[in-house]
Amino acid sequence: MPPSRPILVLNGPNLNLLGTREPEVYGRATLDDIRAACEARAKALGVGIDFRQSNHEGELVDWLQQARDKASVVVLNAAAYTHTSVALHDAIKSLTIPVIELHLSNPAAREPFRHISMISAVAKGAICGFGAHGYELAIEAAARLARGAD
Ligand code: CA2
Repeated sequence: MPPSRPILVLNGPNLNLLGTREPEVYGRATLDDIRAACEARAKALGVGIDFRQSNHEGELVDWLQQARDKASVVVLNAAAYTHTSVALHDAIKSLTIPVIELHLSNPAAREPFRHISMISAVAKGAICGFGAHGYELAIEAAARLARGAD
């Protein structure tokens, strides 16, 4: 039986600009392209999806808090807040549902300030460096978690 709660996919600051700048780092897909690919993958897997983006740390915190009784799993690309946000760390720590950390690029292979993640220690796991395809990989992992397979 498919899980009744959707997978919540949260995207942090500036990811609304995907496909318009820095294609050598982040690829040419727009966030709408990625949303469509995630929705198609989720549909094929029989799970619901709720895909959102915000440039505001507090809004991301609100959505994480609401995920407690609204989502089965959270997929989170916190973008630059990955490296700075104690608020996101604390919000994730208070959840009992799993959170998958996601990045288009591989932050460990980039500037030193990207080597610190406030998310990793409170995430179930991380998917990094596979570009837009990483979102589909994260949906697959989330669907397995939602079914209690992992
Ligand atoms: O690789 C990722 O997914 C990141 O989370 C992306 C963040 C970056 O700060 C993280 O270190 C790694 C940046 C997202 C900004 O995306 C843009 C896309 C196009 C143009 C400008 C920014």
